[in-house]
Amino acid sequence: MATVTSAAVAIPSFTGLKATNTGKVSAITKVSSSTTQYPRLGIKASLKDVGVAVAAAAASAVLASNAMAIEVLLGDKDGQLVFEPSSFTVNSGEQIVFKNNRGFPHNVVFDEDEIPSGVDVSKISMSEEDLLNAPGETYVVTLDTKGTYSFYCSPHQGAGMVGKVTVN
Ligand SMILES: [Cu+2]
Repeated sequence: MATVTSAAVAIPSFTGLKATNTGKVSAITKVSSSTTQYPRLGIKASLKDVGVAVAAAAASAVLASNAMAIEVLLGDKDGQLVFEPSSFTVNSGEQIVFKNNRGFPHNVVFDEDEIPSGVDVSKISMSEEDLLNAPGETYVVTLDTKGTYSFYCSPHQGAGMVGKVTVN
């Protein structure tokens, strides 16, 4: 919250400085009059919008730095035995990071009958017996061949812990 507040305060003062530097008196007048004519509620609302914009910018910065990776949680936040998300799309060559979250042990087994032809299942899949036992433990896979792949968690397949990824 502190970051958002300081950013929201910094933006109007920056605008004011910029107007002063250009030496355009009319610009300064416009800035101050538009600030004062807004009712208090309006200012609050616009500050909120700035906060949202700052948060959105921060989120997209995170996405940009991880552009080549998607994270899939094993077990959702409520402990449900699911992949989260269970259906998603990646680009060819993009890293998929499966991360132990809750309800483990889990694993990630690709179904040899539901992957693109020519793909060697043993190169992308954990074995049925391999398990991720520790919290935060990951299994990372990169899929290069375009198509649809189905996968499951062998201990929890019966409980519906199955997923599908489309590689574009
Ligand atoms: Cu599982």
